[in-house]
Amino acid sequence: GHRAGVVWFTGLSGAGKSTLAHAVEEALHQAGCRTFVFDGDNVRHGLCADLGFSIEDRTENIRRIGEMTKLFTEAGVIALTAFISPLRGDRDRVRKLVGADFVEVYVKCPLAVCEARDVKGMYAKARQGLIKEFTGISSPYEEPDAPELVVDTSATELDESVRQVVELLRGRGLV
Ligand code: GGZ
Repeated sequence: GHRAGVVWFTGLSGAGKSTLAHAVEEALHQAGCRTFVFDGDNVRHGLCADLGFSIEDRTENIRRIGEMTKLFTEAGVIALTAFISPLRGDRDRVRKLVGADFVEVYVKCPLAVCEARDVKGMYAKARQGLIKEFTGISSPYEEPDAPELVVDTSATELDESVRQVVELLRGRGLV
């Protein structure tokens, strides 16, 4: 058996949040946990399709996702989220909403490394001014003050990062 909770991954575009969340999900399944991963692919096209990337819209995006994760915990599911969630205040509001079983994981990666990866070519477009308000370039990212875990994806293998997250969840009695 397992307890429900929220594992909130935050970090820059291209830092590896979604990759890590899905890999952790796989490990949790093997441990018998029920999980759900929220990321841009399944949220920004549906629940939050009306929102863009202004500060106000990001705040509303995170608010809605936070409310969804709370509902999932009430259904006995471990919710894993992979959103930039650039504002400390927005993340802290979700932490308060969810309560004790909220775990924040800072997926840390230097901007230069994210930009060099540029998987979707978005950083190049942001530098050219073709994408406005791009996080790290023309919109802020506020690092977490006191995340439960920091993983540096520029210096750590995926397997090792997964191990650290699962270890954290075991320590909290979630797994
Ligand atoms: C940041 C943007 C932007 C702007 C589109 N700024 O690498 P991706 O493509 O898949 O991840 C980014 C994703 C960020 O959406 P989130 O919902 O995680 O953002 S937030 O938590 O701030 O609400 C990127 C893409 O959307 N994208 N325009 N201007 N990322």
